[in-house]
Amino acid sequence: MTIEIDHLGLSVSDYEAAKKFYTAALAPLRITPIMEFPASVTGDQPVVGFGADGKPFLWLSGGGPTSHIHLALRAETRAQIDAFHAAAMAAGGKDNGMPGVREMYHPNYYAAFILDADGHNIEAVCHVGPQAAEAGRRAPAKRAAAKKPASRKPAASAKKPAASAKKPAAKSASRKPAKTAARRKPAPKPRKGRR
Ligand SMILES: N[C@@H](CCC(=O)N[C@@H](CS)C(=O)NCC(=O)O)C(=O)O
Repeated sequence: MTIEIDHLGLSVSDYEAAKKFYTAALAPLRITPIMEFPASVTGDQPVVGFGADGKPFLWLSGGGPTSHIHLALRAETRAQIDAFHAAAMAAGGKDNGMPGVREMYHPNYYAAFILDADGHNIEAVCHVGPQAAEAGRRAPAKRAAAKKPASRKPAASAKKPAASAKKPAAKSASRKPAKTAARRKPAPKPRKGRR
């Protein structure tokens, strides 16, 4: 049986600031704002849906904060984890765990943790080893070639998040966020009351 979470909503105390923070922090994971609806449409709080491939799965709304949540977002490469941590820190996040392997979960659990302005614990995690992840990052269109046992060097060490983080972060940051015009049906029903 496969169980998947379709989307998650998180209310925040400062909607505009949170939108800016999450836009910056999630860009390295290729997660961008996809839809946004003002209070005049929802009838309650403004909402913005972040996601990828046209599908929002993380909704931020005003009127919060939601009490503590821990959200882990999966990334394909370790470099993305480094870039996420650097971007989130640059956007005002608080470090809650530097990029690195957490063997307590499993040997290739490479993650970084950030606290947002409301104290939510936002994690980016990559579950594949350094060679596989690095191969995917360097040659996404030629995965077959990456399978050669080859003389590939391991991915950049977790000890150097800043150096390896800068390149992809800057690249991603230069990508324009998707337009916020609705490309699908509005997802969540407007909430009536605050928590
Ligand atoms: N500072 C720790 C953070 C570890 C962490 O937050 N782990 C998650 C599970 S993957 C957790 O315990 N979350 C619970 C919570 O944030 O409430 C680290 O760098 O490893």
